[in-house]
Amino acid sequence: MIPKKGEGVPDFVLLNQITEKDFIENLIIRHKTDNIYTYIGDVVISSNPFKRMNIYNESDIKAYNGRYKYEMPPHIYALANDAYRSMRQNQENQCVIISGESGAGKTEASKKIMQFLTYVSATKSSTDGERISKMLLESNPLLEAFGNAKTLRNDNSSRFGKYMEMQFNAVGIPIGGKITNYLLEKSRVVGRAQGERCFHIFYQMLKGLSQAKLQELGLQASPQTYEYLKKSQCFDVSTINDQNDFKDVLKAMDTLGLNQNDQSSIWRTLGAILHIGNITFAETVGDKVGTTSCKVSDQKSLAAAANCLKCDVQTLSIALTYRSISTGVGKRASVISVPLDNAQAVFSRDALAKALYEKLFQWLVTKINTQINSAEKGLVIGILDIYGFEVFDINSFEQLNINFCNEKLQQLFIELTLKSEQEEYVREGIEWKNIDYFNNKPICDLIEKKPMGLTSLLDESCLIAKSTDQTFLEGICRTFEKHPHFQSYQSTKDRSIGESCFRLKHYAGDVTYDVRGFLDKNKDTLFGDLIACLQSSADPLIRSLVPAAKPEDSKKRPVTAGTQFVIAMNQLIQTLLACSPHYVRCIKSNDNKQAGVIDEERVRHQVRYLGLLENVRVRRAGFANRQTYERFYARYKMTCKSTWPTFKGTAKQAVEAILASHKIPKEEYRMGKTKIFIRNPTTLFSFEEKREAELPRIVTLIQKTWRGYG
Ligand code: AOV
Ligand code: MG
Repeated sequence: MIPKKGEGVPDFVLLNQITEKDFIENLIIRHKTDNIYTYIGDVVISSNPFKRMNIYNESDIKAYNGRYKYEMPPHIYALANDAYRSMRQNQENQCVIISGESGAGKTEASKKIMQFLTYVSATKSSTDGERISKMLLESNPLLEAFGNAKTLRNDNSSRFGKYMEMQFNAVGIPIGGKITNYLLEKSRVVGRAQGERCFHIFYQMLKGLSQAKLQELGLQASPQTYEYLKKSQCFDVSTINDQNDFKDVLKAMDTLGLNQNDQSSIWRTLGAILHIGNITFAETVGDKVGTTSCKVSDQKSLAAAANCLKCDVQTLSIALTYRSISTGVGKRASVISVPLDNAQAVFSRDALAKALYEKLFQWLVTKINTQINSAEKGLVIGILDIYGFEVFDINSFEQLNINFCNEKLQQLFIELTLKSEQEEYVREGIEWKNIDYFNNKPICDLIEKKPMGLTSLLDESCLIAKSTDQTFLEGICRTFEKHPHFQSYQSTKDRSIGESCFRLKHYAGDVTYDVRGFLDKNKDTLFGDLIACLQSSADPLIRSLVPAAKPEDSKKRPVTAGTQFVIAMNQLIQTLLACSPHYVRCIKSNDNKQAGVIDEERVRHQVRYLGLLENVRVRRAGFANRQTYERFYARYKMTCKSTWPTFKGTAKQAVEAILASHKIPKEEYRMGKTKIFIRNPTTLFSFEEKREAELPRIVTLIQKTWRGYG
């Protein structure tokens, strides 16, 4: 990892001065010279090149396999290799936390890490290990097809969070895996911003299924036929080949054990969603004064949807236009059927489409898990790839959750980088002075704290019958009037915050959220009539999407979507805390997805909010490299007369002798209890250089010795 001239420093701690200017200059030089990876100690900073890099070949994997980080130029493979080695050496679970805003390169990074791990573990593994590796890799195209979509920020944006745990046995052979998924942005099924797309799979399916299959499902190949797809006026994406991707999906389905019946049911469900979106309603005058009802006006789409769902047309029609309500108790209990008006019917139609898709996605994850899960827990390397921080013109409940998730991970990063660093110094008896960070905990608390956080207040509104999105907004504006991270029009008189909006000052920037739809999205109810309709399906997979409710469930208050997400995020943090962490921090080089362009202002903003400068300072105030005395001695003993070929004494004494012989100044290192701490990576490079200079002499010596034996 000896720095090359004109390519900047490979580790930001090597900068002469730690100023924002120097930091950004280095990042820009690195990016322009195609060095997309740079370290801050153990953390990998990755800047998105937006072009294919010739650094992910088999030969590159081999070059990094088994090597130490400082022996090679920075690379995501070096981090993957570190995780794999630490797991085996220390018999400890590892996790890789990848963060960065939307389009910064998290998903790509996660795939590179999986590619490295499956490759290096498969070379030593059994055929079973290879089979598992293949399944783990194939889960990517499958889940991306169903869980990713083109947004204005990223052509392949992850619309769900994913934590993939790769399981290995004690010697590092893959034995299985487990995927945990987080809140899918299901509202995308029925609508999205102009210029964005629905989930990839819809376009892939229409382009990829045979004519006969499309006909069977009553589908037209053109996505323009479908209201749900037509809405956002974006069908093709220049960087995406839907037809080819569909072939990959089919291959992945085969590898992951989804048989023809499963596949057929999946196309049925997706087909049904498209037809459902085309169903329109016409208002009819009610029997009683003041009531309105409606009926399906598009019988063809209704019939096509029912055909795909394998359920009765009439049942579906009634489920879409009426709602059963239980009245009375005991002997007086009865169920009445209340007609829905046009708007209500549209709402329940969309709720059905969203629920079908979300449940299908969950089914898919569960199915993959049953295929890859190992009964033996083994050792784990978890890779976290979530949806990045995002700001759109209109931000809703989904963005609030996504951005909250990013806040939680930033908090974890702050705690862990400081905590682990500090703990190690204390453990090894090294002196340590604290360095301040911007702490984003107040924003996390604002959202999740009970009983007065945003999520709790939203839940409360959902319980009160007469609450509306607007009364919820009024409530939070009162509660957080003085909160430094909360703003509303009332508190600021800032016209850029609309009447139905509030603004949060997130660590990564200000986001204005529009509360319209918050209550419904949080309640996330699917009317019983629609559930019953799906349960009457003749397709076993579709039936299984909506299992019958257990009697005890009816007594419990359903957990809202917002609260579920907060709980899931906190569970995730606990899981991550139980592992040794590795960090990748992705930087989006520009907003136009352009190769060879790095926008200084955009980069500055990210460097600031990611706290990268503080990260370097902590690292610099500390020590860039640490290793056990045994390892240091074994690697560099040939550079010192008194330790080569052998040394009588402890490894610690040997290391002292090596340092003394090279006259390394005292301030450059500290001797801990079990490890040597080296302040500056250049010191380590100098040892590497000396070692390399000695190697030919040693090789000759060994050859001579062998000849002597001969
Ligand atoms: P994200 O995961 O961070 O966004 P992606 O990993 O999907 O971002 O990256 C966005 C796009 O940037 C990719 O589709 C590639 O075109 C390009 N890209 C990223 N990393 C690399 C790389 N190492 N080499 C070449 N191209 C790259 V989001 O999921 O929207 O938060 O929610
Ligand atoms: Mg992604």
